Amino acid sequence: MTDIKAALRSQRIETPSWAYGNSGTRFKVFAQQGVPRDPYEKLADAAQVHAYTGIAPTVALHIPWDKVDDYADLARHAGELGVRIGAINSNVFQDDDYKLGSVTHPDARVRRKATDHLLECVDIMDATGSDTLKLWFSDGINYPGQDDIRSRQDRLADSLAEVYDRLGEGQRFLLEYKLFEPAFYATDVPDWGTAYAHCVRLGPKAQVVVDTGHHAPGTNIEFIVAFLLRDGKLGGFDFNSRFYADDDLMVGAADPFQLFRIMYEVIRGGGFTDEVAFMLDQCHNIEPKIPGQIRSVMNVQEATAKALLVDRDALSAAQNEGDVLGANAVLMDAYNTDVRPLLAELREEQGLAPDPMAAYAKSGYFEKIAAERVGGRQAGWGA
Ligand code: PSV
Ligand code: MN
Ligand code: MN
Repeated sequence: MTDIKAALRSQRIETPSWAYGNSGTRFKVFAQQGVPRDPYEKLADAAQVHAYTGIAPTVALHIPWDKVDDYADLARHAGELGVRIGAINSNVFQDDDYKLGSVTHPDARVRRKATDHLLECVDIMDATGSDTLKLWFSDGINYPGQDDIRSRQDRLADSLAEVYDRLGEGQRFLLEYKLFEPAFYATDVPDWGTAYAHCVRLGPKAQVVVDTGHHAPGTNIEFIVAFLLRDGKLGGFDFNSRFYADDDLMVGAADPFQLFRIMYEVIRGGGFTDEVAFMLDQCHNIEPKIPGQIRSVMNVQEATAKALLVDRDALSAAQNEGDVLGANAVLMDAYNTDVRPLLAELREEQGLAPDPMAAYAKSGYFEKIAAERVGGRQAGWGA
């Protein structure tokens, strides 16, 4: 139990700046009270999540949603709040220029613009001390014949190589894949295999990020995790949960068992380290945002605790004996353990409240921001 607690104390989960702003579906964005008006206030909200969970010390930025004049100053502000800047997320999907793609666009001018944005994101990493660039491309085509699939791969490879060469010491990029949306016929980075192949060709500073909402239904995500980790190519996660497509709901809400299975493969594969970034990529469209993030961090923590509880010796023994039911029982015993008392105890040992949700609700922070912040911004598109 001492080892499990030590491992849990070392856990780090990154929250995304865009989770704190107003969000919705393409049908409606529901405004909430007290949402941040600028990136500085987003960091203040993220600092609350860290204050009550103790394991969310970094915040991902999305550029240009979090554009500021002085990124070093933003990083300083984060430090004063007790958090740090995490991954820098690029955005080559919201300009009119990107209608037919960004780095894979048939027009060299658009490709240049997109790559320049990615390079600018590396400048922002330098200014903020971030070590991770996250690349997601909405690039793809809607109709057979619309563009040449293979040429688009060549253009993608050229841009990635340029960005890779710009990375400094201790910096890396994570390439994110997504099956479909916004493109509906052929996405240029649709799956982990495509992302992996590009990253392998580039070298050790290029790794794959697994967004748990970006697969076909029924995909065995923990298999992908095991495979990438074995090859040193798992750079991190964008955690969220989904019932249908890229729903961006709270991680662990739709399928806590899947989250447990993923965390088990992470631990088994030696990925429970700072080398793998455990990030949330979610929107809280109808629930309050800070508590939504606190709940999500707790859900990851619970899945991790259960995965740490797996008796690996007993599991190996059963596996080696071909004891199908015995092996499965070892895993299920861990999953079916109620780890909430253990986590409450751990928090108290660290000087935190045992129930982060209740402690935040009692703190008065929401009432304060609701009164102070008038005209909060929409996450992303309104930024
Ligand atoms: C795309 O669906 C994605 O998962 C990427 O990570 C984006 O950067 C993020 O969502 C925010 O829209
Ligand atoms: Mn994502
Ligand atoms: Mn997504």
